[in-house]
Amino acid sequence: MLSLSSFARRCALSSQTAACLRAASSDVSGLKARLSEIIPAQQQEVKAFRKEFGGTKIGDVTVEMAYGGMRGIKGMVCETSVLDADEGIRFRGYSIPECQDLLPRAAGMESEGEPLPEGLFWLLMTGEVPTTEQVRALSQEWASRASVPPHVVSLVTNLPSTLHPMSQFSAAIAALQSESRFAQAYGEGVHKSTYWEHCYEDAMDLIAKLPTVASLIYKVIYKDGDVTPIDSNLDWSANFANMLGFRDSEFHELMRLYLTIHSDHEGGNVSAHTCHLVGSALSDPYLSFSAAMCGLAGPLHGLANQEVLVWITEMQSKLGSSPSDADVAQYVKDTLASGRVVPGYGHAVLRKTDPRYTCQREFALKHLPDDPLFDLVSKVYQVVPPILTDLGKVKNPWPNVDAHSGCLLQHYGLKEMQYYTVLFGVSRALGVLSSLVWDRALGLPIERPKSMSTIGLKKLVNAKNN
Ligand code: CMX
Repeated sequence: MLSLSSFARRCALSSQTAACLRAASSDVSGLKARLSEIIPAQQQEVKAFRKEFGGTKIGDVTVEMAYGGMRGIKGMVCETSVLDADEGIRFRGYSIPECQDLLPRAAGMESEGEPLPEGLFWLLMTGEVPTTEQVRALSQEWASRASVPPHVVSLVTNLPSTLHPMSQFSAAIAALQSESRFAQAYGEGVHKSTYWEHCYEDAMDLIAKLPTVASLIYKVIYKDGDVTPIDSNLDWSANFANMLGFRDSEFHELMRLYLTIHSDHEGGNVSAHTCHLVGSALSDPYLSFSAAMCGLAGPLHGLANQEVLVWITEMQSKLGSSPSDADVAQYVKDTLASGRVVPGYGHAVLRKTDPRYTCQREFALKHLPDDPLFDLVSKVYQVVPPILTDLGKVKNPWPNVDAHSGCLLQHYGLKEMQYYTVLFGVSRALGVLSSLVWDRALGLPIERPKSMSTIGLKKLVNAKNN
C-alpha cells in the first residue's frame, strides 16, 4: 500500500487556494452568465411546445421493442447532440468535421490543430460556437477548479492495484461527492428554479477535477503515484496528458481530438441514459456521473476500447505482426465460433462506419502512417465487415469509435489497455453533464417508464388483436 503522498498534501493546500480563487472569480469564462441568458427563453419554448403538442403521438411501441432494449423508441429528450444512423453524431447540429473546422484550437496550433474539448463543451451547453477568448477563459476556469480533496487521494492510493481502473474511477467520483454544491444547496432548501445553477457548478467542478483523479489512478496503479501539478496556462487536454506523464505535443493533439469526439452520443446510450436517469431522482452530478461510469465500464459499451486492444494483441501474438487477410479472417471466424462478439464493430443506432472512427483513422494517416498496429487495424477494417454481413443478423457490420482509439494510444506509449475506458469516461463527462444541467433547467421529472410482465404483454396483445 502507498501512504498518503506529497501529492495529497499539495492537493490539500491547493484545495484552499482554489476555493479562494473561485470565491473571488467564479464564472471566469462567462459561460454561466451566457446560460442565464439562454435558459429562460428555452424554458418558455419547451413549456409552450408541451402545452400545444403534449398529446401528439410521436411513435408506436411494439412487443419486440419492449424485449429488445427499447431500440428506436422515441421516449426521452436530449438537447446536446443527435445521432443519425448513416451520418453519425452531430453536436448541436455540427458534424465532427465541422467541429474540427469551427471550434477554437490550442495556442500555437491555430492553423492546423485539433479542436479543444473546452470549445465543444461550450457548444454542447449553449448551442453556440465559442470565441477563442471564451475557450481560453474556460481552460483557466477549469484549471482553477481542479483540486481534489485529500480523502479522494487517500482512497485511490489505498485501493488495491488489481481493482479495475474503471471501478477506481467510479469510486473516486462517488467519494468526490463531498464537494457537491447541488447536494448542499438542496439540503438548505433552495427553490427548485435554481437547481440548474448548483448543478452547473458541480458539472464545472467535476469536469475540472476529472483529469487529476484519472491521472492519479493511472500513476498509482502503473507508475510512482506522483502527479504533475496543473498548469493554469495550459488547456484541459494538455494538462491531462502532462499529468499522465506524456509531454509529446503530438500526443496532446491526440488527446484534444480524443476528448472531443468521445464526449456525447445523444441521450439513449448506456452512460448518458444512466446519468440522466440517476440525476432524475435529484441525485447530484457526482453520484449521477459515478453511476454513468459503471455503465461505461461494460464491454458492450465503453470497455470495448480495452477489448479491441486485447483482441488485436492476442491476434498479433498468435499470427505474428503482419498476418495475411486469410489468417485474420480465420481469427475473426474463430472469435465468432467461440460465442463472442468482434469488439469495436457494430452499433445499436449507427448503420455506417462511425465518423469517430474515420477521424481517428485520418489522424493516424497524418501522424503515424507506418505504424504496424495501425496497419493491422486497417486490415481488420477490410476483413471484418463482410464476415459480419454474412452472419445475416448483425445490423451494422462497420467499425465504431472503439475499433481505433487503442492503436493511437499504443503508438504514443500509453500501453495500459485496462486504463483506456477511463479516458473515454473523462470525455463523456462533457456531454452527459451538459445534458444534466439542461435536465434541471427544464425541470424534467423523475424518470419512471412503465414495465410489463410477459403475462401482461400477452393480455395486451390479445386485447389489441381481438
Ligand atoms: N460481433 C458479433 N456479433 C455481433 C456484433 C459484433 N460486433 N454486433 C452485433 N452482433 C450480433 C448481436 O450480438 C446479436 O446477436 P444475437 O441475436 O445472437 O444476440 C445480433 O448481431 C444483432 O445485434 P444488433 O442488433 O446488430 O446489435 P445491438 O444493437 O443488439 O448491439 C452492440 C450493439 C454495439 C452492443 C453490438 O454491435 C456489439 O456487441 N458490438 C461489439 C462490442 C462493441 O464494439 N461495443 C461498443 C459500441 C460503441 C460504444 O458504446 O462505445
